[in-house]
Amino acid sequence: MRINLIGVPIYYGCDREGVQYGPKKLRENNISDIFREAGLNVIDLGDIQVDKIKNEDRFKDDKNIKYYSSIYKVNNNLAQVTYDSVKSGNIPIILGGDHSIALGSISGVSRNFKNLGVVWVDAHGDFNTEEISESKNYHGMPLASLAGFGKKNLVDLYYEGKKIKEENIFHIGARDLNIKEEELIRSTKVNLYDKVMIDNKGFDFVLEDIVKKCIEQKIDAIHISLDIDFMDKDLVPGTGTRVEGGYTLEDTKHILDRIMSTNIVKSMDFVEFNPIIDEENTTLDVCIDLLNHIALLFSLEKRLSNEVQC
Ligand code: EXY
Ligand code: MN
Ligand code: MN
Ligand code: MN
Repeated sequence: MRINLIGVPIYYGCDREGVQYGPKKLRENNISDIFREAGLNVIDLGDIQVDKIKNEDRFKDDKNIKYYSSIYKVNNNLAQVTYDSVKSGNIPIILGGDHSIALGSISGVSRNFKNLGVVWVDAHGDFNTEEISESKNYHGMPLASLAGFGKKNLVDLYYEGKKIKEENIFHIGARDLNIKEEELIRSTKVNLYDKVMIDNKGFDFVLEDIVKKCIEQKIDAIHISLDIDFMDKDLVPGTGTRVEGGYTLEDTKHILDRIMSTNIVKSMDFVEFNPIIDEENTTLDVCIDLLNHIALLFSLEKRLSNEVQC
């Protein structure tokens, strides 16, 4: 098992600059060594190429078409790179960049498995379509596109048709849904574990429900899409769409521990880290702590699978 790091320095899915510096900041803080020191082989595949578009060009035409075409191209390329990574038995960890990149990463990974499950950890639904979105920001849309809703050529990105079955989507942490977005997501079979449910029933209830369903539905691989704004805005000020009432670092590790204990987590997104609006590197420290934990979990999985093999 080998970790592939893939940087996607893009911010065109959101309405503020900064997340495009996420991959660089994490590399400057030795993200490769974090995984290596956990005993894992690591190949950093570098960054997906992102066209430079001047901000003033963004709204020259309606619905920021210029940004859209770059998001489409970047995600199409990302899909091929993540597919190649999982096909060769590696574990791609995709570093954002805004959350629109999950469209490409999950499109690529889904091509390699028969019944992929997605655990989406996020304060937001990311289940808008261009039609119902209030902001028209594409980082608020990727999960809807992956489930087959919205702009046809986003749904058909990389290969035709939806990438993930609704019942194979497990969304944890929503606490800021738009009205039409919530209507849409609740009209589907998506498993939505929002703040109300978590605060009433607790994480263990949520996590056991997810693991039970993964087994019942014979899910053969899980992709975790981790948006750091899941955590509380005071803990991670360095993210573009902060929402209060968020969760702790321990809560996030708790989720990762249980989902990765299934031993079928084969890929992961780590998105929405904005180093230029971080305060005293608070968010950077949390990200590094979390990435150390993720590395530990993958190395545990490696040791377990080796034990099973021998
Ligand atoms: N739902 C809002 C919108 O669509 O604009 C906010 C989306 C924020 C998306 C961030 C990545 O999670
Ligand atoms: Mn998100
Ligand atoms: Mn979010
Ligand atoms: Mn527990």
